[in-house]
Amino acid sequence: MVTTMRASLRTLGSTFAAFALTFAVGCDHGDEHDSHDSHDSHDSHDSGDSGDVEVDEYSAGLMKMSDEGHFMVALTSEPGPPVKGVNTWTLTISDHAGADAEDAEVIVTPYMPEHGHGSQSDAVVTVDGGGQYTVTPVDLHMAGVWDSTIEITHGGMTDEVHFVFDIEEV
Ligand SMILES: [Cu+2]
Repeated sequence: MVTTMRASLRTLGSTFAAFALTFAVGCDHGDEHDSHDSHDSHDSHDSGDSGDVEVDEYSAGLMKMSDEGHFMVALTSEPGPPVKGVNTWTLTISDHAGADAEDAEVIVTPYMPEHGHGSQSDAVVTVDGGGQYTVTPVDLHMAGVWDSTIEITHGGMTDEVHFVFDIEEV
């Protein structure tokens, strides 16, 4: 019973991820005609060697479900997409019923799986209210794939979600 439920929640999570990805791709196409600026020179990123980690396509408010389906997390980065160096992330967290996750304990841990190291700075999480949290510095100090674990404890549940971004060389 529990196993079945978790399996279906995982499927739901994948659907959300697919939706977010589709949405991001859709946005890119929409901007195609008026965004042929300096960013184009960075588009040829070699994400083929990122191992078995699935890289997320960034868009503001990118939404993912936590691994066990307890929380939904929307992430916006400033600057966005996240850059090499210091970023500030805004997270909006809701529980499985869609209610704001107020006063959750949130721990953000960026990690480079290809290199086996974390960030050189501790990410400090501030509670903004309304289920919103500000995280800074998110210090992605090298180019390459960063897998950031966001561990959330709220309402007696602990669950985590991963946001994986391929950070480009400046
Ligand atoms: Cu590294």
